[in-house]
Amino acid sequence: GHRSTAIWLTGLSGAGKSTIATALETELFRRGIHTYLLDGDNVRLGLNRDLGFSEEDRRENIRRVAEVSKLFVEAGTVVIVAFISPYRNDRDEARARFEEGEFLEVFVDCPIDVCEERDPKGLYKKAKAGTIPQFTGISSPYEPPLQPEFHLRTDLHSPEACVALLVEGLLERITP
Ligand code: GGZ
Repeated sequence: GHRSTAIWLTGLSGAGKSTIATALETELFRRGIHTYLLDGDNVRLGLNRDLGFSEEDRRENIRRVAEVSKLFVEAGTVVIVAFISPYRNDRDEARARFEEGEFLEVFVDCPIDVCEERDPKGLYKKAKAGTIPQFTGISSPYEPPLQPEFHLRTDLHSPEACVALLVEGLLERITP
């Protein structure tokens, strides 16, 4: 058996949250650890389909995601959470819902110019042209974590290297 925890990834669009979250799931599965991934793809299309990208809606998005994450941890599942979650205060409030050590904040850090170069979905281009309003890092704020449990620089290190770091740190914390 193992203890459960929330692994909370925060970072800009294009920083690599989804890539890291998916690879982390695979690595934990290989080690017999059951996980569930919460991200925009499964939450914003369902539970949070009523929410957009205003400050108010993002805050409500994160509040609900924190509550759902808490339910998964109570159920004994390691939950991997991958949202921009741009506001420090909202992440701190999410953390406050958990017991000590049950919430691991992961700063998926990549300079914005590198995210803009990657631009896999062409969103930065649209944001800069003004087609997407309130785009994080362009026309909406991102507040980086001050003391995350993990700080990954995805412009300097491969996804594999970042995930290896997370797996090691996580196993240390959740296995007896
Ligand atoms: C930021 C936006 C926006 C705006 C649509 N700003 O890179 P993606 O496409 O696949 O991931 C982004 C996703 C961000 O949703 P989150 O739920 O993670 O955001 S938050 O935590 O702030 O609530 C991006 C897409 O949605 N997207 N419009 N204006 N990202």
